[in-house]
Amino acid sequence: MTAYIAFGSNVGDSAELVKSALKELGNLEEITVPAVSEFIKTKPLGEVDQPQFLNAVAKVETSIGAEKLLKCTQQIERLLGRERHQKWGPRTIDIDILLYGDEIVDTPKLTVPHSQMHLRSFVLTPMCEIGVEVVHPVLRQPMSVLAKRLGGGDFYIDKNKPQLISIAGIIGVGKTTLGQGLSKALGCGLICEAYDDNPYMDAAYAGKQDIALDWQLYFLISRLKQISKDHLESGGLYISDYVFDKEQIYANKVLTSEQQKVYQEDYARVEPKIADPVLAIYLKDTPAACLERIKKRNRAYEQQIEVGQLEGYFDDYEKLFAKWNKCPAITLDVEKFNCLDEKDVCRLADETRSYVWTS
Ligand code: A4P
Ligand code: MG
Repeated sequence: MTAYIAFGSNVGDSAELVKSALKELGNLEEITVPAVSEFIKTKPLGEVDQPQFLNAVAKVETSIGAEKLLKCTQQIERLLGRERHQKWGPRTIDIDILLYGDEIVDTPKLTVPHSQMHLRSFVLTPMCEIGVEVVHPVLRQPMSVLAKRLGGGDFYIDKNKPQLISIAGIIGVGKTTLGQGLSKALGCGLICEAYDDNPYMDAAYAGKQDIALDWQLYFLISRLKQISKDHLESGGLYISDYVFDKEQIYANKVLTSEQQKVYQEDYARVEPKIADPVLAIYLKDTPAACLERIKKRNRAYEQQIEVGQLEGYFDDYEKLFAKWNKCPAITLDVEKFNCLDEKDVCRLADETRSYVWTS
């Protein structure tokens, strides 16, 4: 069986400790270690104030079962002076089993795949070095995809936050359709962008520059009513068919520099009150295909939209998600994902359960 094992250390001579752990592992009769990643320095994840970590991942070939492998790794932890005082506290060496073939184990002593691996770049970055194509047996995605979702960040599931899943993407891509399907599959509420209530919609789309500020401020206040930290319960599961960060994309496009001055002052007051999503879903399709959908749904004010405008928004969303690091972000290409196909949506719902807290 091929297994992958993670090492972390932030007390003592961490490089020596990881090397010793690898040597001890390789010395066991039933285990060989054909590949080891680089050792990387990482910022500690968790609230505890502690030194930076050294992390690495090794591939092992073994004839022993997963439970016995855990006994071996725990024995090596003890040998190298590991003491358990504080959850997520400093440690000489922590050895976690990430994967054991494609087995799924869920016993009181052992959870494989490791329950947090898909949330941690300090695991997935070294994992990608030695097993980039290995598929996570629960999420059914290769390590390269899981790593990309994190944008280099490390995350943990915090049930004290509102569990807000925000769907992002340009006009006409299918955010609301996906939101409806996903909220049904997950059994939670859907928060829809209040464009129908916005009294400035027709005039703004008709190009009346003098009302552009009112138009954008109306949206800003509506976000506050919908997704502020005061309005969402901690632990409650919600889906929004927009991501708050789009406000800046639109403001930059539609406001004059004079209007921007007023807008940005209000934005700065609103932004800290908004709940960050715990998971973003970035839905992508070509601007031309989105324009087709816009024509079909035939909302009067949208009919003047041109493909060039959509291309501009598309580029802005691409830039936003190229540097996104607020939370994990799942990117979906509409070419390979059909928002109207229940199977696709249910599979996505299953995946999202690994990124959010559900009671
Ligand atoms: N256990 C269940 N599944 C597994 C598994 N797949 N591999 C059980 C290993 N052990 C598993 O582990 C607690 C119990 O988990 C064990 O008794 C075992 O039966 P532990 O090592 O005694 O306790 P711990 O260290 O508090 O928990 P854990 O889960 O190992 O800690 P984490 O979650 O790994 O977090 N930041 C950076 N940058 N790098 C790090 O390496 N590590 C942690 C520790 C926090 N922050 C970090 C790092
Ligand atoms: Mg451990």
